Amino acid sequence: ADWQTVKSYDDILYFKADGIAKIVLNRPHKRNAFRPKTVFELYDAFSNAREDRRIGVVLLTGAGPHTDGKYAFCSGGDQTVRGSAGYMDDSGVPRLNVLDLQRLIRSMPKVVIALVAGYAIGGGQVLHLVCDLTIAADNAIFGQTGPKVGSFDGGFGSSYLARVVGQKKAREIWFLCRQYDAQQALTMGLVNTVVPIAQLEAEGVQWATEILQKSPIAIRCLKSAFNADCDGQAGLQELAGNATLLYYLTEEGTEGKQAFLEKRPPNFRQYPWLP
Ligand code: 2NE
Repeated sequence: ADWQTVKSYDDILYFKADGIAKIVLNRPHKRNAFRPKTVFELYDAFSNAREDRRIGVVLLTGAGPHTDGKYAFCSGGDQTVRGSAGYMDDSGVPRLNVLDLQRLIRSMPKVVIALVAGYAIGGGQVLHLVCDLTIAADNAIFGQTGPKVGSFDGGFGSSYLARVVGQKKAREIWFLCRQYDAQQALTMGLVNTVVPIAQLEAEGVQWATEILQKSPIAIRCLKSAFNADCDGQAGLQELAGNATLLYYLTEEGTEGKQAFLEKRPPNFRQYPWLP
């Protein structure tokens, strides 16, 4: 793909090419751990991709390898800025703003694909989990550390994980804090496919290209339908928002607004009560 830089950030890289956005965590010296600033930048880039009508798919990945030759997707919250009430930003405010990012990735009506090379650990494992699809390189390693490092993600990180891999496996992942390789992740349904590392980005672009041939509204409604099954009233709100969008696009929906603007009674009698 012919990647064009969209905007300069400190902790991430952001590119676009022909319908696809690529967002790259760029702190390889910390295995791409995120601090509050990293998350603000990710939120900004994802918001930009959401607003761009030409973008249908976002690839989320990590920069690497680091100078020691090791790869990482993301190793979760940066433990060096963890204060007594969250991860500290430059002004000393403690935050857990990655939860906002998780919701944006899940609810935005574009397909988000995680490309995982190396470690996806802690909050980094949750980040790939909330993406719609995950393509793993053969060197990918997944795992949780919360109970080891004094943290946990009781939101999507546990309840949605259990939807994806089942209750027993999800409890094992969190209670034992083991690491799982790419093949194990594939077997438990945590990732969609495993490819050689040299092929990771090309595979992501190939999946994105296939998705971009499909109907945007169909994909949009499907994503909100999959979410609605897990996300309670917020999930129903997303799905219903799409029903409203489709209604606005009909002549029948437009008639109500038109009648109001023309100060006349609406003529809904011209539309059928379909069986
Ligand atoms: C990722 C892992 C397993 C990699 O191990 P290894 O042996 O390949 O690398 P190493 O030497 O541990 O890490 C390389 C450098 O990256 C830093 C390390 O401190 C080290 O720095 P130097 O010693 O070279 O200066 N680094 C790695 N991960 C970091 C992190 N998360 N924060 C700050 N610096 C980090 C291994 O590094 C590892 O286990 N990392 C920690 C994983 C972890 O526990 N993450 C936090 C979980 S909690 C969380 O993410 C969270 C949550 O639970 C709820 C809400 C939001 C977030």
